[in-house]
Amino acid sequence: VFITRKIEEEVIRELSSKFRVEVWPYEDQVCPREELLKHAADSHALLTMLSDQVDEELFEQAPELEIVANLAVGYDNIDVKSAAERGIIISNTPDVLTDTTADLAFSLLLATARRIVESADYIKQGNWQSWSPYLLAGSDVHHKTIGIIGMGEIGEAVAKRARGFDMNILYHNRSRNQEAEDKLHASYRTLDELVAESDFIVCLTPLTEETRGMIGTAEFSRMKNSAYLINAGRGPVVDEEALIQALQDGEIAGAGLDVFEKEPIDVSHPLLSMKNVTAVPHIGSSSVETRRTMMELCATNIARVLTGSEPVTKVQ
Ligand code: 8YV
Repeated sequence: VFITRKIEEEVIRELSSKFRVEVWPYEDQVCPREELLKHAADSHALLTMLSDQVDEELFEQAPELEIVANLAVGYDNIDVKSAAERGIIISNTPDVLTDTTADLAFSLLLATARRIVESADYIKQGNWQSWSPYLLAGSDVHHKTIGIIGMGEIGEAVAKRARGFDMNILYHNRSRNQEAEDKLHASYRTLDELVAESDFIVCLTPLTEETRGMIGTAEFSRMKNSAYLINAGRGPVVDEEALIQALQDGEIAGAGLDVFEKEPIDVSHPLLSMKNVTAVPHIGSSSVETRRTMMELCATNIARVLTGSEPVTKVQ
């Protein structure tokens, strides 16, 4: 088993009690491509991160590979089709990160609307000289309309949180989600309708060829000038050039972003210098509890596959 990042000691120990385990020993450094390929060559299992490209080239050099357990619910870093052709199992970590990711998406929404980061900077920099009625005035969240793009499990969890804020809930999805309509009172809209009617547009769709660039110039031009875009799904779903333009032209009021077209984003990127942008470094599922549970789930999937059982959470 090769693990492409230093993860929880106990999870490594547990796997090591059954298999020969090697670990790329850094928590904050991507395992270089050559290392990954070298280890893949004699591995039966890989425990990978989103930052690892798992593709045809890798599979070709890994004749014994049986499973790739990705530490994420998303798997756009993996060539799933090519894995299927070779009978390699791909597993992910759905369910266990749903609430944590929804908490972060909703935090971004609140922080952006109420200008929390800007206000925190303001006070820390000693700018608070006097009280004024419009000091750092933001936008209300309660009773507003939220439009959720991607009504899967995380979308539903965001909708639950929105209900606590008495929000009107709209959603757009590949297919209708009857449960969200019945239980969460979410109303289906086409993408055009959703972007035009929402005060907060929350993007949670996975990255596929269909969703790449789904929110672009045309969508921004339909949004209210007072609208906020929140992206906690995948960066390339939003056309970043179009987003920058929309923010500069006042076509929308602000954005809360956990994900970016290119990660890590360059510090000189224009989005990072905009006051009305709240940006965080892809921490959607990053709570101590959830990350540990995700790691355990990856280890369980690996152990099951290597001992001839089905993984608990299989992509295909
Ligand atoms: C990842 C994510 O866990 O699960 C996903 O798809 O985007 C995050 O929760 C994180 O990027 C580490 O791989």
